[in-house]
Amino acid sequence: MSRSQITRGARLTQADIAADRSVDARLDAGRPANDGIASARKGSARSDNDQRDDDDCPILHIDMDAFFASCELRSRPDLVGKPVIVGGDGSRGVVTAATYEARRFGIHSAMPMSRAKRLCPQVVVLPPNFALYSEVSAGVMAIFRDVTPLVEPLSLDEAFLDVSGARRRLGPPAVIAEMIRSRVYDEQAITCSVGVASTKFIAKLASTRAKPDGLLVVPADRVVAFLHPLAVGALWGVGDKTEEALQRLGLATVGDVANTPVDTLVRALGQSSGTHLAALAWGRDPRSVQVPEGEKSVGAEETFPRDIDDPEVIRRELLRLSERVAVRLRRQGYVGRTVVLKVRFADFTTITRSRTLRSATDVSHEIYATVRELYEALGLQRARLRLVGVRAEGLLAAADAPRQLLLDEPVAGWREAEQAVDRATARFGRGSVQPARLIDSGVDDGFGGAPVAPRPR
Ligand code: TTP
Ligand code: MG
Ligand code: MG
Repeated sequence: MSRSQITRGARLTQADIAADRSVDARLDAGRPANDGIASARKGSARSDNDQRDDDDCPILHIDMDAFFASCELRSRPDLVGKPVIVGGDGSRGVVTAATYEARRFGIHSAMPMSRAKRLCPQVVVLPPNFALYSEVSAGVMAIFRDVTPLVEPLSLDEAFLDVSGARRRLGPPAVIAEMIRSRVYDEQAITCSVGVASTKFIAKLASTRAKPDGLLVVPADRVVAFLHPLAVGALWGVGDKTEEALQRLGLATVGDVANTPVDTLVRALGQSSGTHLAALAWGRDPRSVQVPEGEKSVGAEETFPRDIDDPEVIRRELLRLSERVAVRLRRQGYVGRTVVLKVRFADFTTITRSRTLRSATDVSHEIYATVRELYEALGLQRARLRLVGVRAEGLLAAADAPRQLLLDEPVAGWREAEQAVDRATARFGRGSVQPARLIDSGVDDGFGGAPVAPRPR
């Protein structure tokens, strides 16, 4: 079966996901038979009592397939399905990325290019274009952050997500994972693989197993069955030296390590490595998804089609962006303590101004009031602006924020009103209810006279 057939045949449509259809079939298709997981899922209790076996699996590990090469194939459809390498083509060049078709010839990352060409003389070699990969990466990460602010990027093409807070809005983790796979494919035209598990360690192993273009859920009660047959190299932190030490003890699989007394492991590897491996071998991994410092925020920004100097248009844009930020905060179950205004001038100089609120908010009215004060304080007169942005930082889970703070003056009533708008929007679509100021006023807003509000995000 060619890769494109796998891609097409495997992916669920949005309608399937919405109706939660055929996820189980897809999960089984995404993994090799005989690994102890597929049969476990078929026998799951879901149809009996509506329990899902991904209920205890809020951690997703997502990794793009053959990332650099897949980015290149977007503009080279003639090469889809062929062995393709991205890398330096000089005498000392090495393979940076290889399509799965190239991998069938034994080609892999870090291999000298000369050897790759010997293995597959017809292989097509493309030079790297890092600007392109950064751009696709930003698009993919934006999809992740649309699902949850709890995103821990590991490299350009992969991240951990904790989707605990997104379940009420988007459904069980496996459905969220399929939705992300569809969005990455629809919006960025590349495929990715997702592991869904109760810990980061297992989620990462699961995404690797699901590759390419697959999804694998490892329910908590299947972790040991999934993990123990794997070679010891699967354990995080096991490099060549540790592997040799384990081999000297006669330990080849993760199960062998799990069934060795911790004292023995500690004697061979030292206190910290010994106890660490003993825990991992039973699938115990306490690490939570870590959002990089400064990235835990929800923001929206807009580059004007041409530079704008009319304060009235800018205020209107700030109101709209405040709305967008508030809606995303509420959808994701967060409130923000700090409101940030970003302004980029026509000459690309960019400044930000921020204010920390007395109480955290997810109310657009309050975000706008703050951002508007920050904007007026700049005293810009008629400076020409290229972009404005609004961001909420210092996020707290709304459920953890003291309730009376949310109802604190002058917000009382606004939150409920905006929640009603959320419900109307969910039913009737975006733009069905909006502040009167966002309805086209005939002011030139730089968007060619089109009404401002109904533009899709
Ligand atoms: P990976 O995710 O490791 O690999 P991949 O996306 O090419 O393939 P897979 O389907 O197995 O995930 O790395 C992501 C990109 O990072 C890869 O496309 C090229 C780049 N990269 C390097 O620059 N140097 C390296 O040594 C490796 C492994 C990858
Ligand atoms: Mg990858
Ligand atoms: Mg990667």
